[in-house]
Amino acid sequence: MAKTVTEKILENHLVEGRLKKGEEIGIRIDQTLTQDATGTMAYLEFEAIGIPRVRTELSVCYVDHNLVQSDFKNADDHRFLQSIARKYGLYFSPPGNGISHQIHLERFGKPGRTLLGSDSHTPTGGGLGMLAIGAGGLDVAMAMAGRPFFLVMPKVYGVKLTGRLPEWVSARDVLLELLRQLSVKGGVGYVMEYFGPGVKELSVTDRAAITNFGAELGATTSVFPSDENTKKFLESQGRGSDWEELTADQGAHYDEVIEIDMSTLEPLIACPSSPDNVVKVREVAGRPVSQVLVGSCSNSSLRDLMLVSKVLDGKQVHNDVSFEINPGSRQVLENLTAQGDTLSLIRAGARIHQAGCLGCIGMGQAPATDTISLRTFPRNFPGRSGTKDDHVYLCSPEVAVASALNGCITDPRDLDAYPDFSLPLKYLPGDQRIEPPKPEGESINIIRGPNIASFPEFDPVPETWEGTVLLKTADNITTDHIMPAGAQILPLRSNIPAISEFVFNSIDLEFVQRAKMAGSGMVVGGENYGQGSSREHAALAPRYLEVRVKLVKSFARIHKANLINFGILPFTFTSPEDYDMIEQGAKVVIPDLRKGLESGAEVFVLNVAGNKFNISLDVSERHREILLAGGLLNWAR
Ligand code: MIC
Ligand code: SF4
Repeated sequence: MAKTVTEKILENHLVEGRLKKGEEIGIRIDQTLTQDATGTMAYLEFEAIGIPRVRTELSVCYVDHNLVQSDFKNADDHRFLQSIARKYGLYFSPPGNGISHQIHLERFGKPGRTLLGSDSHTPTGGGLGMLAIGAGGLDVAMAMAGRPFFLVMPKVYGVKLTGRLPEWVSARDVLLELLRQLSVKGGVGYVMEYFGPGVKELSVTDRAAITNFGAELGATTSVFPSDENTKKFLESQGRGSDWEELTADQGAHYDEVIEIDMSTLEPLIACPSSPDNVVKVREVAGRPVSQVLVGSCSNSSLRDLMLVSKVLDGKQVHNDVSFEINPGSRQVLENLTAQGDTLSLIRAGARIHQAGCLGCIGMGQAPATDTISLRTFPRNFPGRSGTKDDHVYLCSPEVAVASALNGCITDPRDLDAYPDFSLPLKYLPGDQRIEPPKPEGESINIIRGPNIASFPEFDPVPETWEGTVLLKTADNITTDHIMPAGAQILPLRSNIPAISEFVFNSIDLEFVQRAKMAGSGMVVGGENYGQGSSREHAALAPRYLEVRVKLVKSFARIHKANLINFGILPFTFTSPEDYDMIEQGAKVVIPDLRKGLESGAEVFVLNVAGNKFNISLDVSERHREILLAGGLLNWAR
């Protein structure tokens, strides 16, 4: 039977279940990556599993998020992570080296392999023809221990690319167009697989910009075939031998197909405050901007910074704009500099930062009150920038640089001629600081600073659950709402008691107090609950506050998996209208919860102050056991 790229990789890695859409499967994971903000917890969990060394082909521990060292906490975490990498046989990429996804693409990714990363933008690796999936830290810890990764066998959404991108329109616009058409939940349950004659028009860095930003569609992951362009990229990275060809068979079946004729696209932009709030740039052109940021894991490759540098050559950015560059990696910065392209950025007035996530996760770079910030980042959820009521727009590097020059949102097609440039045939590797795994048997001490608290213990599910509705939320709640990040909170990622004080902080300052008073609690939500990041802290910290049940219209994939991992019951409304029947503050009971879980019940009764209605639990047999045990670690033990 003719197969898609997705099916080929899944088939090669299947260890449990069968490849039937909608059923749970277990796959072997070849490579893992962690970043520091999710990594500290992932390694505490890995330690709790009790394996002497990672059991993957390759695992990398990156430090890229927590780079603002305003006290000891981040630096302590960095040292902890380095000692963990040394002890357990991982590569270690220290702060300043760059963002996990960009470096992984450059130095480690391989076509046809599986990659599991504790970050939702792990699908960046799909640009190389990998099946690269974002997950919670505990799932990554399990994969490092050699256990399979479990997921619902996804459907495949074929994205047929035709035509060729016009000048001033780039890969980012392809995904903005998909977000415009499909929305932030359009990809839920799917792998987005790219095919068609337009694929060969895109370089690996273009493709990676697409698969990275594809996380915002809610998709399980996104993948491109591995072809001659992939080979060329790997050769330019000195890794030609890592190449293998991988394409879909003639006649392969896609569950859905959407066609994008790239030659008809024009510059697009996502308006505040959701990545799918997309319009044509010319519809919002002329709005004054105070800040323009180029970088993040999404559009920070050498291609993007070269384009910006060439456009700025001999020019100055507008005096009212803070124009900032966050390079994706040391490699990008090194090559840019070797070619002489850093100079025009400096002369144009750019503020060049170290390679890392920085303002993308609110670690600095917060915009001024009531002003527009234009970013090439993947996310503009409300308040994520660190400024309350922010106005963050997402766009391509082309739109960013044009707007920085003019001081207002600008369609780059209004600039002079498109600059002529080409990517190097051989990149300088820029990986001299990446520490390879230490040989087995060396005695290494784990360095634990005072910020690292031990992992909390959780009890199993009670016979009958009683609690209070602590909060009722709307559709599209992000994990940034549930467990905010930013310069104040992110440094607490390795300390659950401390970070739990900030749960739902951005939407309800009294939530934590109420949760503590209530004993046991439930949170009610709408569609696509928990979209966005993979941070398991959005499950772990509420669980620490005794939130035991979530009842929503639908869940985002990674968040649902994280809830199960930490023993929070992920219920959905059997009839979505019942959402209106339940109010914040109500006392609620789920009778015979334990019995229902044990017997495989899919529908439970919820008692709300005398009224009863049905709620549904769509989980696998394995999930039921995990929930009964109170979480994955309890279950694994
Ligand atoms: C993000 O972009 O939201 C993050 C910060 O990279 C998260 C991970 C985290 O919260 O640590 C993600 O995308 O998973
Ligand atoms: Fe870092 Fe932003 Fe990418 Fe998340 S989306 S990995 S915070 S650069």
